[in-house]
Amino acid sequence: MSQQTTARYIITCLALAFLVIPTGCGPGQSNRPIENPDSTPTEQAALAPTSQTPTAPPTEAPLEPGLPEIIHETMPGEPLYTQRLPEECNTGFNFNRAGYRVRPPCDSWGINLLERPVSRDLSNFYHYIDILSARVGSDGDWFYASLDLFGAGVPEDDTPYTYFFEIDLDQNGRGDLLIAVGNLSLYTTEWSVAGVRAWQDQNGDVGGPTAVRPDSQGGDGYETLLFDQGLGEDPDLAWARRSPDAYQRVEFAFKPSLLQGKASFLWWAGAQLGSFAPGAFDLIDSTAEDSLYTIDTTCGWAYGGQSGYNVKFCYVDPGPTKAPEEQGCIQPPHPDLQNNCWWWDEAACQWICIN
Ligand SMILES: [Ca+2]
Ligand SMILES: [Ca+2]
Ligand SMILES: [Ca+2]
Ligand SMILES: [Ca+2]
Repeated sequence: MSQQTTARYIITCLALAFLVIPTGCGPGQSNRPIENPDSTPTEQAALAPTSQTPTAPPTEAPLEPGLPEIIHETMPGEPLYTQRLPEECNTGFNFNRAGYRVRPPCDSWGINLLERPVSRDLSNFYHYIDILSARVGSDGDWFYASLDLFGAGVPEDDTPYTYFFEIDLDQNGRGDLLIAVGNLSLYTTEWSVAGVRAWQDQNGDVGGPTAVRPDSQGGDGYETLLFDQGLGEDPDLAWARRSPDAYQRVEFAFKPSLLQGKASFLWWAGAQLGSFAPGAFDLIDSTAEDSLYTIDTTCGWAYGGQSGYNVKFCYVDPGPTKAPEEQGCIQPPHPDLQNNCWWWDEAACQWICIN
């Protein structure tokens, strides 16, 4: 770390300590659970376009020595969000309760809905991959997508971690595009292409023989890398950052050109600790149910108009500008439509399987 960077780091830590914002500053940097800070701006504020001072698009360092530096022509502004998923399962809230297990309806392997921000032996909870909600919107020039995590943090060791969005252009439950950011620093609050990549599934085998459902065989997943940290046809295609207002909010921006002329799509989000394998999607097709852990994924929702229905959809309509529920019961997706053992217990706010 250079002297200048160190000074900036210390100043940032002191400033954040003064503001009593949980941070990963200092020794013993957390991957322990931290309180979920309510530093989220109001929905109203988040939805309002913010005037911004024009800044020159940045130039970013080359990926590797010898490669050209990345010269940008445009860059995203303040995100505009118009859709928010109903509240995701909060494992950070449930983890310390007696008898915690990974189970439906939060975790429904049969419909590609994973709520596993925990180690395989359930002994560790990773707050920085526990998704609590996700949003999407567009200002016409850019699409924006964000996910809110239980807490801000990064692994204590060099274990890689990834935040991602999948986009299903024809809404058939099979993702067609994958946008991901790897190892996003805790202090990256300026838009950057570092660690950002976008892939496409050109041969349509994401999802395997049966879309959304687990199959024991997959294909080559997202096999085509379209954008690699500024390399590709458009050096400005996709960006990521942490929200300057809340470090546990990871934000993406991408150009409408990524959507290949489509104005509507189905989308969902994910967070994974450990190696990330675009070629292995859908992960429920390529991985055994009892070995895929340290991952959280959301249900899906349609942007710009729904075409057809599939079980990937969230059970609750988020509505175009619906404010998040405070404490009420939000019914998650049906755990398994093929199994009629499930019934909804309104009082307990959970799906129950009676055999
Ligand atoms: Ca979650
Ligand atoms: Ca598709
Ligand atoms: Ca499948
Ligand atoms: Ca493929």
